[in-house]
Amino acid sequence: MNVKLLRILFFSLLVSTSFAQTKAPSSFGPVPSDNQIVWQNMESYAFVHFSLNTYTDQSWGFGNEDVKLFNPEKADCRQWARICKEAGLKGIIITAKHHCGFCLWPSKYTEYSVKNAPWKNGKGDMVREMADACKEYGLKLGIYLSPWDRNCADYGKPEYITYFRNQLTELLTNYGPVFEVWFDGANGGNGYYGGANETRTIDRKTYYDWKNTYELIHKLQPNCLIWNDGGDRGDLRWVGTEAGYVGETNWSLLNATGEVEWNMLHFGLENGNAWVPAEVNTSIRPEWFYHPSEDTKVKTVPQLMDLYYNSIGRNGTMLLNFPIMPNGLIHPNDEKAAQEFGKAVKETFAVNLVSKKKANASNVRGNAKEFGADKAIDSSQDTYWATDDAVSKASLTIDLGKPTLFNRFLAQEYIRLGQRVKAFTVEAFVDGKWVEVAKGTTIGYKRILRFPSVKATQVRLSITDSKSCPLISNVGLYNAPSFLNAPSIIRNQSGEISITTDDIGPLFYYTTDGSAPTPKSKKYDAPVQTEGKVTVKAISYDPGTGKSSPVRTEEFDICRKEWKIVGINDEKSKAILDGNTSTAWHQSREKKMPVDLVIDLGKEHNLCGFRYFPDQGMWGPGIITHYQFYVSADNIEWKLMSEGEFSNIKNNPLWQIKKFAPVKARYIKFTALKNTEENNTTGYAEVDVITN
Ligand code: FUL
Repeated sequence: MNVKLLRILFFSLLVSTSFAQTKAPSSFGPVPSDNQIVWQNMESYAFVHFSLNTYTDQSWGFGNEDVKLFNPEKADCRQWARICKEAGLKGIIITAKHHCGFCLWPSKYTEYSVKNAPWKNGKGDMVREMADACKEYGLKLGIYLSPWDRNCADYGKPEYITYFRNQLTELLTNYGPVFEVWFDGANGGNGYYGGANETRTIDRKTYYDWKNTYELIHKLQPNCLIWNDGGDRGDLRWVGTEAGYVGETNWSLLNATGEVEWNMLHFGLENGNAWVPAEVNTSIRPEWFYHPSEDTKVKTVPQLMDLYYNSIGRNGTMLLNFPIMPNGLIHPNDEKAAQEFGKAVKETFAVNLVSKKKANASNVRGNAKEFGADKAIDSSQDTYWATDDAVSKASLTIDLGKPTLFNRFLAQEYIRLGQRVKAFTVEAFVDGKWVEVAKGTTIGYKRILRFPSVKATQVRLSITDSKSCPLISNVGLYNAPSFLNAPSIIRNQSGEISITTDDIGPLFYYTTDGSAPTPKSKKYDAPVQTEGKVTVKAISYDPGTGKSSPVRTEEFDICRKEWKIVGINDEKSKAILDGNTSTAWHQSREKKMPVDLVIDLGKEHNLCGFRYFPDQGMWGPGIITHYQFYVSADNIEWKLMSEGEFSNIKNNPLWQIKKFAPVKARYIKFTALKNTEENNTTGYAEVDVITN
């Protein structure tokens, strides 16, 4: 045997033994489909909410709103797409039909659509314009089609399912590829229903026959993902809140069948038998549709960054909504916030401090190169550091070469083979010692941890528990710029304004004349007494960096100093008037609905509306959904000024604002008719009036 042959033999033996040792790990538990992988990689995308309610200042239309209201004279889907692109979002889901039933496209199957609106003389098609704009800006298109239709005469009958599928077929056939369909589960029961004006209850589990609808979707758009919180399990899950966060522990798993409790939505199910990842949906303003009263309530960059960390940074995707104004555009305040947010994300993650550094691991699968520690810092999602099968605890150390400042840690699992990690820690090597800087539970597609800046020469990720051998595809280390949060402004019952923040150490500056505060405005040192209506604008300011926070604006109506809650002998009831939205009071559970809350305003005022803020607590908050509001001059004779529903208050428990024709009165009576839990608990965080 010649030397050459010997060499070849030896080499092939080596390759085959190392090959045997380095068999790729098998998948563990449920794994994502290719469509789910593509979707998860999008990370963030937008919603746009636009319908007839945009013109009636409502959150949910009743279904009888006049189509003639729809005339967005400046409508420009390209503006929406440009803003989303600038915010770094990868797609847009448009409310083709919201609960009121009005269609933004000229559906063949109803008259309640753009084809009968004055916009473009009935020749407009907003879904088409959205699809074209998405294409132009390289964004994907998604469709929100509300299953609940308060306009359709057939809603509640079997015929409606055909109608729904016909509409879905139009939308999934005529507008190119659709990446996601969104089927909201909301159903308040009552509606216009072609003039019937009645309550129609359906069995959410059986009425829509989702199985066949899903088949239709798969046939028409094989790459489209299904979001559905109302019926059969879709491809994605809601996270149980519209406030913009998913659980810190977040498994991309659920059971394919059976009831889904709130906990499962929020945290996933560690041992679930289906891959159903989380989508975090929230609005850039408190509500989903445009309301002029929210122009100063647009989320600020620090709030949007929190949203980013609490969604994408917790193994979810981020679905950020933009309400469209009646003129058909996104408001400049929302535009500015979105652009600044896009810039902030880019800046934060511009430099990964571990790239091109050296990584070592306590265990490498078969000691093989292809599963080495460096695969976790090569910025490729297709390669990963893996350990031997029997290992569930392992660490990865990265030598940063020199003292390096950082405050964010990012990790990604190779989810194609399942989600595995149950617990991990992050340590920094500072002054010759390892110090723990952060720890977490699940990782999944992506996990980002925030902690105070630390300067270290090495960083260590230790997987302390894993369902199967951990597979880490990426690790990142960043030094994120800091942002000051806008401060909170509260006015208590006696009219004192307090300005506070959770940030440590900033100064506050404020104005009460409507002008924008700067570090040259009045400095806030102690609570400030105010009387009557007042608009307070405030900033936090860090004299060390010279940086200011975004502006917080609060508009206060008449002072509540002279108000008294009538007939209630419970000191705690003052929580309703203390200006603090995190304190609440509940009426006695003995009281059966309807339950009244009577307030003496101390003297006559010219009223034109009222506001209600529900208890934000998790347990038995007694959130009122149906109400009546009365006024009186003498607490004897009452006049009904407003009645109806607080739409979507269960999922989005915000300030509820109801306006009515101006009336002079000294007493108000807020009557609760029904709550979200259909029991007799009635809770209030705040009740206020709107004066003329
Ligand atoms: C909710 C709906 O009822 C809201 O109006 C909004 O569309 C939101 C995205 O989903 O549950």
